[in-house]
Amino acid sequence: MRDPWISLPASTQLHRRSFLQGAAAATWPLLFGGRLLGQGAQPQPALISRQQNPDNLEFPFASLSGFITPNPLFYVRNHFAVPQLNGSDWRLRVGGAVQNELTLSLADLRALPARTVTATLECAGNGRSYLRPQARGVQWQLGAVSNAEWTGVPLATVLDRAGVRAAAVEVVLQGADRGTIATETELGSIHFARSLPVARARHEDVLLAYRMNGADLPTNHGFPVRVLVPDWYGMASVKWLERITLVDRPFAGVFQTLDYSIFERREGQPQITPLAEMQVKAQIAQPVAGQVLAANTPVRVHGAAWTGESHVVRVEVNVGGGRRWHDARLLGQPVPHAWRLWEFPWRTPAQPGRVVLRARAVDARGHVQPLTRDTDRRNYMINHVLPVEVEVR
Ligand SMILES: Nc1nc2c(c(=O)[nH]1)N[C@H]1C(S)=C(S)[C@@H](COP(=O)(O)O)O[C@H]1N2
Ligand SMILES: [Mo]
Repeated sequence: MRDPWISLPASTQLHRRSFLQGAAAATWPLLFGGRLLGQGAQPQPALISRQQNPDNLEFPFASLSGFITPNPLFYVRNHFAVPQLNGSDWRLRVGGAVQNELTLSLADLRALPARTVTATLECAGNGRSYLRPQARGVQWQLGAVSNAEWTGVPLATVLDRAGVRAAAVEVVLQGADRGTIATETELGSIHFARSLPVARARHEDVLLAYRMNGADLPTNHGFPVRVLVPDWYGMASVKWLERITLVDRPFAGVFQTLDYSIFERREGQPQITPLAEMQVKAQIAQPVAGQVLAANTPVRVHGAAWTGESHVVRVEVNVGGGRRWHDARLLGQPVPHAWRLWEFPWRTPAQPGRVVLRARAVDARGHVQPLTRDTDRRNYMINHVLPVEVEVR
């Protein structure tokens, strides 16, 4: 039997198409759990399946109601079958350009001083289903993003124990999961792996995490130990970590060249560059696309906004494509590495018709969320403003 928190896609997808067919009023409550809800029933949010074998599941973003995403609703991005690891047999091997090779058990890691960090993870493909023409990869809507509190040992502590040699430039992080991937031909079995520059790996908030929201790391999120790289897209946070290798030249693995890379133009030439930092972005949780709203009625427009190595200082909302952008209210206090919830009290127009809502975020460095898509980003790093069209009746 499937996990009751997981609902299947057929009944849960809310497409623009269904709105245009006028079916939106009937479909939108299905975002919550894929069940038809009786009047007044409490919606039960559930993960939305975007792919099976391996499971790729999105957080039902429309259900956003708190700062922390509960573990059973945190999005899941898997490239291969989930490895079933046993906490007592698990070992982490540290090697390459180090003074001392290490083999650490889970008990060894737990005995080291721990640190807790709240961090938002966003998959670099989040929002991909809205790209036109359609782009290759998992067709995520808004929910390949979630926020949790992570506890573990700073990666720097383990690197110091191993003694990083001066020649080392990057840290390669390898997961226990493996499989074949389709390129022009089929590439034989490979592990999921990503690298970090040594300086980035040494940031005190980069963790070897073994707890998530106060519980042991769930299997889908990397049990027993995953890397947490705050402020970077999710692919950097390697799950089911089993090997750390210091290398003396930049790593050009599959998941930072063929996949999870974009084009950056240097001297006019597009060059393949590994994805790194998350880009400034606001998303609207409510209302949802296609929702039918009563005319001349107060509506709470709300959502979340996040960025990379900075923090969100402003979220603005645009109604109906007009020139004005209205300041939304940022909720709570800023938390480093974490999204910020926001809301905007709106009154629907007296006139019935379709209205497009847009939200955009600005961070402390002055990075403004773009209104249009940059195709150099291939099928990743999708942070341009996504319009949400509602119907006022
Ligand atoms: N070992 C391993 N680590 C991995 C992945 C994976 O497939 N295997 N997926 C990556 C990607 S692309 C993302 S977005 C995040 C998702 O983390 P989550 O499943 O805990 O949300 O894990 C990253 N770490
Ligand atoms: Mo991802």
